Amino acid sequence: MHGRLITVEGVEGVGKSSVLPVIEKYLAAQGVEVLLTREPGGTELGEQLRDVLLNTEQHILPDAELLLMFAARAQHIKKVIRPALANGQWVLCDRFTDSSFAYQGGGRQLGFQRVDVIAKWVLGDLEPDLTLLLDASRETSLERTKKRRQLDRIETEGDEFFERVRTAFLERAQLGPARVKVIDANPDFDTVANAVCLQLAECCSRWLTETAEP
Ligand code: Z5A
Repeated sequence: MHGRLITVEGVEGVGKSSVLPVIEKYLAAQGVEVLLTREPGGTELGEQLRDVLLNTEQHILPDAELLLMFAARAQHIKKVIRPALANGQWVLCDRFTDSSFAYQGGGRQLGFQRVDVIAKWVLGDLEPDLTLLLDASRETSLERTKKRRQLDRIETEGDEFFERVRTAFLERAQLGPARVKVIDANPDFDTVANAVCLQLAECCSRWLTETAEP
């Protein structure tokens, strides 16, 4: 039996980290323990690359940023994600390849085509089974990030960058509506958490039945 890959995406501060425990809890109640991981990161090398990508004071060129994201991802897929899926485990990943399409393809204006070339190389036939895209207005996500610590290198970008990122995420959803489910993340937390659980119920019930079958 093959596991499932669920990814959570969206612009910074939209509430991804906050809904991860909700997803874990929902699936645990259905008898599924998930492996929680994140990108960039998820392996020792990936976490080191994350540090470079987010915390360096150097200017990283868009192409270099894209390649570093995929270097971390290549390691993550080979060392963590594929082995877990092959073992029948469900993987819950905080950001994945759609973030590269949105941030590097959209935000950095490298375009989807260039990201797609490297995505095909690194992912092969791997694709998330379900992607929950949390979508909120720039005002909402900005308001939420204000509550936080220091901003990382990418978070210091301006409104136009984040509008391009958001638009690119929504384009990804339009290109793959069966996989990418858009959740309105503007309302209060309980409302968003309920919408996430409804989406999980709709998408995962068939997989859960398959998992339960002898
Ligand atoms: N990146 C990239 O460029 N290319 C790639 O391929 C990949 C990533 C994989 C790291 O991501 C950066 O890497 C990211 C994209 C780039 N940079 N940016 N910008 P990250 O996931 O580690 O960082 P992040 O997106 O900034 O995530 P975050 O800071 O953890 O935000 P979040 O998880 O979406 O939000 P949150 O922490 O759950 O919530 C923020 C606050 O709002 C918090 O106080 C919550 O309590 C509150 N909150 C959450 N939901 C609600 C609702 N519904 N109502 C009210 N308040 C709420």
